Amino acid sequence: MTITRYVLNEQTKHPESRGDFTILLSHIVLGCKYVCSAVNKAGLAKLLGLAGETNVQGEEQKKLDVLSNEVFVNALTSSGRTCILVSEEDEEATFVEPALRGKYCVVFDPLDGSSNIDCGVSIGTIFGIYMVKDFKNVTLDEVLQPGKNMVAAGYCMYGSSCTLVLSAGSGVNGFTLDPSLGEYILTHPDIKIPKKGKIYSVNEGNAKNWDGPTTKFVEKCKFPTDGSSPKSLRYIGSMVADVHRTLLYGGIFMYPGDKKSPDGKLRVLYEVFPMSFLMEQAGGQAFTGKERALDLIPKKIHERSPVFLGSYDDVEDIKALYAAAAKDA
Ligand code: P6P
Repeated sequence: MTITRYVLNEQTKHPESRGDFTILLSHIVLGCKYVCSAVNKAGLAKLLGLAGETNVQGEEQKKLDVLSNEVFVNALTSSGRTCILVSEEDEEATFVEPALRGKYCVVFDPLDGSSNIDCGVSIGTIFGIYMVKDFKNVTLDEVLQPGKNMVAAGYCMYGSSCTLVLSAGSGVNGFTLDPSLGEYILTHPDIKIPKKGKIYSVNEGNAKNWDGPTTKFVEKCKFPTDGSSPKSLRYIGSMVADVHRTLLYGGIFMYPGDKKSPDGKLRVLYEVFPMSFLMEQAGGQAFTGKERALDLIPKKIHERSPVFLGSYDDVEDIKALYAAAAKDA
């Protein structure tokens, strides 16, 4: 079962669909294949390091994230199915020229975790898709929507294999690129995250700035008082890799707000929302410290938010600690 056949099967469930989503997705898949190839040969093709260096042919090197951004902007624009693009790499949103406009808005981080490229840690592309509401009068409001309005979300992880994880609102499926075929094959059908996990994932280096509930939660992970075993700490520092492990093995991934950065580090539109969408579709949940992550309404396209996502029961535990703190406040 290739991703193309899978999406076409899904399309038959929506007779009214004209195949626009299928075409859009095929362009996202093309972008992922291109970036996967570029990441895999980065070391050999000297794509690593800063932009501005020149390669043996004297061509200016593009940093992988700059290259990835160009690939996705070109692929999404040329699909003829998008009208607004928001990229982590671009300060402003891209409004597609009217002649090429379609009914979808795509928010994406073309190469998240790119600071890890030089040491070979898994990195990835993260994307979320909104359906435009007012096609005749397209404004930025189309992407300043709560994550629950997304029609699809996913990520592609470039690691030991190239794995694309996707949800269009009816469950989560994982596809692995078969380089010999150049096709993504369904390898993880109907992913469900374990209800409770044995792993917590957070940058403990920020512990001195954490608030009470996060501090208490991590304390309980390390020194459980209910007789259960301590959780293991796993933190890769590349969101796609940490979230992929959480999705498959269970547990909780956290990037809390703290005294130094009250909104945390991760961006709402193209990191928090897509990963929260996937977690809910897989039976988990995602929380900001104040509310359900997908209920958040962003005011700016590069806005940040704290996020706690993963196994349903583990997120419930930290929600209880924040609720207790709010009551005592
Ligand atoms: P820290 C990578 O730079 C990234 O944006 C995410 O992929 C990752 O989860 C986070 O930052 C890691 O941040 O502060 O722990 O190094």
